[in-house]
Amino acid sequence: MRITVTGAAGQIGYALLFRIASGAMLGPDEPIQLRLLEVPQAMRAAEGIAMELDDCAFPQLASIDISDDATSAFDGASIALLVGSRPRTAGMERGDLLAANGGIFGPQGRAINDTAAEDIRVLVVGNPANTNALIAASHAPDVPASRFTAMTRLDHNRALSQLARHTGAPVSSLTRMTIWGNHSATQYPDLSHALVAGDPVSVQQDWVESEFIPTVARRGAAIIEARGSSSAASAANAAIEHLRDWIGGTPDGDWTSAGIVSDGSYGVPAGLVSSFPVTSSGGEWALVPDLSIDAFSRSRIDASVAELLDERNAVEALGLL
Ligand code: NAX
Repeated sequence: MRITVTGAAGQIGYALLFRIASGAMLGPDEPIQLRLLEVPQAMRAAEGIAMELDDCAFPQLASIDISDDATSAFDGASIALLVGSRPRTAGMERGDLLAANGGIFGPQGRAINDTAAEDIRVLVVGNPANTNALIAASHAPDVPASRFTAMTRLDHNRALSQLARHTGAPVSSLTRMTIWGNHSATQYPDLSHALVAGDPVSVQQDWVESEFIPTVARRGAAIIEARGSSSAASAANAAIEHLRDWIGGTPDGDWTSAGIVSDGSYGVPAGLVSSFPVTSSGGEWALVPDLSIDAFSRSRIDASVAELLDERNAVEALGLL
């Protein structure tokens, strides 16, 4: 299985590559060919990571190639983890951020279209993840749009962890958590269908609104404040779990969250890459259908979807789609 990781020399890359190579994503029996894509100035650092990967002598790791050229990096890839992106720097306008990322994810989408394997599956981690996935997908007309996804699994896991902490129930007893919308502060972590040991969650709405939702939505900022840099190991873990479940399937009776291309369900305009409750079987994500959406959930989903629409309009206006 050929796996391409962009932004390989970054901090998520450093936490991700060793776990992929150890078999945490695809199991212990799948030989892995790693392709690392970096910008030219980070090639040396990527070489250092490749040396460390060598030094682990992972039995599954068949080869490592490093490139600063997207066309060769995605050649024959069955999995692409698009981690490298242009971060927002002080004083940067949103339009500049979207344009800079369009310059990365457009060409990468095109390279995936032209060179990746037929079974390519793409996870976009680099922010703004949902809209970067939309841009990449729009440049890959020959790849089914369902193969492009954006990562909201970290938000999902953060929500599980906060609920476990509040209720005292172990994470292993929690199911049917949902993240809706954008991977941003407008995301909606939804407890209305979640179960604790098979029973509906019983918590105060006040806690949901004033503690749970803001804590999950702002967890990334809290990590930066405490650690001095953004989430890396937890983001890498979420990426591993997203791909593991996509390929291997979600457990019966449970679901997870992923940014997928909307088919218009739940009032999310078709074509937007939005987080939904999803199951996977046979290597395909499927939306969890027919969930009841109460008025509070509706307003939260609509707010996040409005932000996704704004981002789509902005990148459309910039000619990036
Ligand atoms: P780093 O700045 O440590 O690493 C990014 C790496 O990407 C750098 O090595 C850089 O050289 C490389 N890069 C930049 N442009 C590239 C290109 N065109 N091709 C290949 N490589 C390129 O960032 P890191 O902490 O690893 O985070 C990476 C991205 O993940 C950021 O956009 C970050 O915002 C995003 N995150 C997304 C999360 C999610 O849940 N979806 C959570 C964690 C994280 O914040």
